[in-house]
Amino acid sequence: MDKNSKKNEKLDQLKDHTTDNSNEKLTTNQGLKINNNQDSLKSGERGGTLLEDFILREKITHFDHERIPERIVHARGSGAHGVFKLSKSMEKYTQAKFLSGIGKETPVFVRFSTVAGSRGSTDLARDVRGFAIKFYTEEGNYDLVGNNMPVFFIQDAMKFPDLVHAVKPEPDNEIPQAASAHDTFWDFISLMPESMHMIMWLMSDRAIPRSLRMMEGFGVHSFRFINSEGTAFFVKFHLKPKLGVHSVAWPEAQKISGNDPDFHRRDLWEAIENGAFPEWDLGVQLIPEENENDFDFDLLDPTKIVPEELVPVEIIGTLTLNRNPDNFFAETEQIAFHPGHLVPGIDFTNDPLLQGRLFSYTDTQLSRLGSPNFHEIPINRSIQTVHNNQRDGHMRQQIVKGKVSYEPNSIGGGCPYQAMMKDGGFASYGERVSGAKIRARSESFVDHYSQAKLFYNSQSEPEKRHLQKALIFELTKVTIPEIRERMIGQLNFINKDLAKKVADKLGVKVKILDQPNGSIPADHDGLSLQSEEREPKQKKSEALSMENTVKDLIKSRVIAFLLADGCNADSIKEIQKKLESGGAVVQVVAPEMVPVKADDGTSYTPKHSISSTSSVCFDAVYVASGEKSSEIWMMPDYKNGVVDFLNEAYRHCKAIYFGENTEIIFNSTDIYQKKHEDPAVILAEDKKGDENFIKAIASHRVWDLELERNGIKT
Ligand code: HDD
Repeated sequence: MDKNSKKNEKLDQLKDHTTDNSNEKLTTNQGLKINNNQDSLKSGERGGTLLEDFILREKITHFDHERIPERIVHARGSGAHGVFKLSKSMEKYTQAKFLSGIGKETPVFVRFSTVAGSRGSTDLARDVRGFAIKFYTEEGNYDLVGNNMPVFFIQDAMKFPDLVHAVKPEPDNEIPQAASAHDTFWDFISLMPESMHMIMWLMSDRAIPRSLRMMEGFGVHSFRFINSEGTAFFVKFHLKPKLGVHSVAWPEAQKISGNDPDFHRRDLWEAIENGAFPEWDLGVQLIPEENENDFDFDLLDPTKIVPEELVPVEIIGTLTLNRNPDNFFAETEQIAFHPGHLVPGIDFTNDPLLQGRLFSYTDTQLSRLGSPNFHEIPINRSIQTVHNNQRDGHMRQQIVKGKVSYEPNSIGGGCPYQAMMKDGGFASYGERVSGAKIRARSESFVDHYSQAKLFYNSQSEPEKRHLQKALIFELTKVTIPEIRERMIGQLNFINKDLAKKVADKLGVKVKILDQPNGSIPADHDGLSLQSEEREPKQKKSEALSMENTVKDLIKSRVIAFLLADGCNADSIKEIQKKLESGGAVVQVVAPEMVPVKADDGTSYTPKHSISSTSSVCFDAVYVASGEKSSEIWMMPDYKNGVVDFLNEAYRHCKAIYFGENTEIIFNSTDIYQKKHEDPAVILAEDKKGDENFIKAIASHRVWDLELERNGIKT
């Protein structure tokens, strides 16, 4: 727990519901001490088990009912406790108390997730990541249920079940798990031009983060802030990771999925256990109501961003995760978020996607958690005592005194009574609305390509390359040629070069679609509004490229130290000290899981053996100095392992540092062939080797040299 943090009311509340089994005797659920947990009660040593055995029955019955339905989306997730500390009062814009008063601290629980996969699926799937925050405020729970991408696939909640059915495993054979690379997803997407902006994000490396701690978060929709005078502002929420936004490459993601499917979960857990608390700046883009129509897109359209060049992000506080849950199921699994959990001073807009969400989240908890009393589960409880006349239901826990469960009443003195607004009573924003009841899309929503273009234009060359490759990978898995062709037609509306590059690799001709909705007739009900190709007003936005992110920290980066008997202890100690003082984590990889004896007798306990890990699980590699140790690495049992390890790190643009007398290893790798300048391959003769290694790790990867490192450009 962060020592600088003040009292955390949520953690105090959870203590009352937390059990510690140390030094305790085993009991039944009724508290009866058990004296034999090995054998059931039988009619004689070799006789049948007796129905009377209430201890066996209780144990097995509870076990039989341990599972609950997983979340219909976002089933795979990891969570942590933390605190939000306000650095800038938002009092001018909102009455929300947790956003007013500098230095104010609010306990939070955050859950990150992938969307498509099941609870047990791999962390490194190409997918959107959920980023849901529950603020336990003095005015009740406020939930910000966002993603790591600032836009969404669809504009109206009416299409959500279709989208999810399309991306989930196909219903006949339940294939594929946690992947969008299949027919039904691309069939749907190719017919939904409104998803094109989101598809650019999903095909970018944002969809395969290096760490949950290194991704941005967005509230996606425009929400409203309302101040004490009743003046409203549109607000967009942003979370910017202090460690910067970094990703892995797709071939790595695939390999990590086999090597460590819990890669993100483990990384989050270990960082918090090691005291490297993940942090994000919370920022807001504020737009006065009267400026609503200043943009060439609709603020209510969730497929659009507000470029930061038009409305800068104001940083208002820091979110820090500083404590792992005690129990995954009780906390991370049972937490229930809802975009409709509001506090006074924050309200919705008419974004039709948000409006639909307001129904879905309570509804889904009823089947997932099984009762309308899910708010009483400890992790979901508000730190404010709940007072109302809702009663009973499955698993009710609160004991509410008295005869009265209705309002108005005189028997209970009128209590609990309504709160005036000045006493914190919530009142919805009095937005003026008029219009005929209509089931249609607003024309102001019909521009599906300009921001997709803006995103693509804003990417660096390596980012564009990765995006093209992602599309090629995904569309290669599509088995129906018409879907591929239609998708290429869509890409052609975004960028001709992109469409051509993908088409060439798929052996498809770029077909010009008569109409963006593909094969669906233009006058088909509900699809009559067709987006035309439209250029974005602004050509590029810096914030959209990961190239412009934080690149001067090595905190919590994991460095593989390749050590074998006889390696030089002095140089290891020196670089290890420098790395650890910057917050990096050193992990020893040895030929076997046998302690390594360095030249001065120091013993290093390996965390991995070369055959049990892979360089995709590390940020950088250090090959320790030593002639004898290098010879060991070159023995037939280890040579392939170590050479693959280094070649792969090289291909994935990582920092690699070769110590003295490691030439026989270096000469066996592809790195030996390199003819270009490469700041992230550091050799022993470099006098500033340690410093250059640290600099290269901080800059994450040399993506600019990817073609050279892969022998494509020499
Ligand atoms: Fe959703 C879960 C984020 C649109 C219906 N959603 C869920 C979670 C996140 C999001 C992060 C996981 C929360 C957790 O960790 O427990 N969802 C979003 C974002 C959206 C979005 C950023 C668009 C901007 N969602 C959306 C729509 C609907 C839903 C349009 C339905 C109309 N979402 C759900 C759900 C889930 C859910 C079915 C599944 C589990 C849960 O709610 O608690 O109700």
